[in-house]
Amino acid sequence: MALREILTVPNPVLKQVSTPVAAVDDDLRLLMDDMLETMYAAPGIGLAAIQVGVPKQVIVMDLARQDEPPQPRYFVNPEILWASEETAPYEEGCLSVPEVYDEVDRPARVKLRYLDYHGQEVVEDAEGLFAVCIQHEMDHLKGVLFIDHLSRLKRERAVARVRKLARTG
Ligand code: K1U
Ligand code: ZN
Repeated sequence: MALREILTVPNPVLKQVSTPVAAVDDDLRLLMDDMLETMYAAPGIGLAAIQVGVPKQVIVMDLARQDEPPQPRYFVNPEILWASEETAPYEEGCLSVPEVYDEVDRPARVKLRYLDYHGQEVVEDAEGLFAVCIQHEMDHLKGVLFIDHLSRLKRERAVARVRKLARTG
């Protein structure tokens, strides 16, 4: 396994639309292993492949609390089959927009279909942080960042802050 570099705004690669994966094979599992290690090291609770420069529809996630054993999860070619009309706000962050947090409203519950680490199809309901995180990560697959849900002023301030952070460390 290897750590990969996490791209940050305003890198244009983050705006790319990711393409579906043809097969869940050993090469893809290697990518997912690297992504999980990179996410744990950051640290974060989710990561989309485009954040490490790979435009494939792949997401990793672990929502276990610190006092729980790790619960790594893998989502290949995820689709939202249904989303609730009810929305819920959550203060989101993003490893590609470091040190910026702001509230985003998203559907409170979604039904998902995806392929798991072994290529098995899974249909699952998500709510709470799982619903927030999977929608945030699926936005990455469309080239959308959580700051794209904010006002233009907030978005421009966020990008300026990350640029400054990159300069000053
Ligand atoms: O960059 C990403 O997509 C990962 C992002 C996921 C996410 C967080 C919150 C709401 C929606 C999506 C993060 O992991 S940001 C870091 C973070 O939330 C965290 C880091 C350490 C411990 C607990 C949380
Ligand atoms: Zn993100």
